[in-house]
Amino acid sequence: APDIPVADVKADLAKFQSIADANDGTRAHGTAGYQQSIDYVKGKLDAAGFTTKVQEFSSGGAKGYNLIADWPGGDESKTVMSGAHLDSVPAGPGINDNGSGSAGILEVALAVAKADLKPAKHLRFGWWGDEEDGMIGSSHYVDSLGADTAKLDSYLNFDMIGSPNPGYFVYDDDARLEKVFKDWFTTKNIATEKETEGDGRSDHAPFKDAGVPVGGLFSGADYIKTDAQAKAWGGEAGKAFDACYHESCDTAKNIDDTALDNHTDAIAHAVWELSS
Ligand code: DTR
Ligand code: CA
Ligand code: ZN
Ligand code: ZN
Ligand code: ZN
Repeated sequence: APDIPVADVKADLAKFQSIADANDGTRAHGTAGYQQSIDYVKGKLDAAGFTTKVQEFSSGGAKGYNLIADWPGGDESKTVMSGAHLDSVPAGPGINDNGSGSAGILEVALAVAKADLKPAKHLRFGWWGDEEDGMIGSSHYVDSLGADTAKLDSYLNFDMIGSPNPGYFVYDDDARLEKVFKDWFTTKNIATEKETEGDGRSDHAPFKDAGVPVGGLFSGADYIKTDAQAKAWGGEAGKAFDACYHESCDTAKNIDDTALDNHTDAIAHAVWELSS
């Protein structure tokens, strides 16, 4: 898989920040900031040759939107899907939670197009609406698939991958998917831990409940980094992985570039490997 330039991911985060700045400081479900985030991601994918679709749903009296992007080709009965929620909390711009995951998979998708990848399995990417109210958008999408969930070989979830005091947590829900990520981090001499904090709390949950193998990565939220973790990963023991989680300070400054870079490159590796 190609190395994803972290500068490209950071440019997307800067765009999400400017969208929030122009819209009352938020990109939450039901706001103009969310709509403009969808428009930005969709525009880049359309220009790169993806087949995109905006899926509407209702939540809390407002319209919500999922963005689904398919890379033409590959065996659709074995679809490898990557996803990230694009909405923030109302309190802030949501750059780490979850601009980071949204930008990470966007740049991996654009790298697929740049390489004109011809994978054996079909590639799909999803940006979810209204995760913050309880995985509303991703649940709507899974419901809309019905029996077609059987065509999903795997669903990879990326929700917070650039935490300023970062950790490296790998979803432990499916051994095959967990191994793909763990092996990549091992080649980079980066220790990883099993992700357990997020079980049932992000967009992989509806897919897992539907029997789809799920995996993913997480760099930490409001839990506190231990001495042992600081020894392994750097950063500050006794401090939260992301002290601005769900706060207005979750801005473009609330990102560790190395963590964002490592996670995005790990995503590229997994997408290339799992679709080959
Ligand atoms: N990002 C949080 C959900 C969340 C909290 N802990 C984890 C761990 C792994 C994945 C997701 C999460 C939110 O959107 O509220
Ligand atoms: Ca990189
Ligand atoms: Zn999140
Ligand atoms: Zn959140
Ligand atoms: Zn888990």
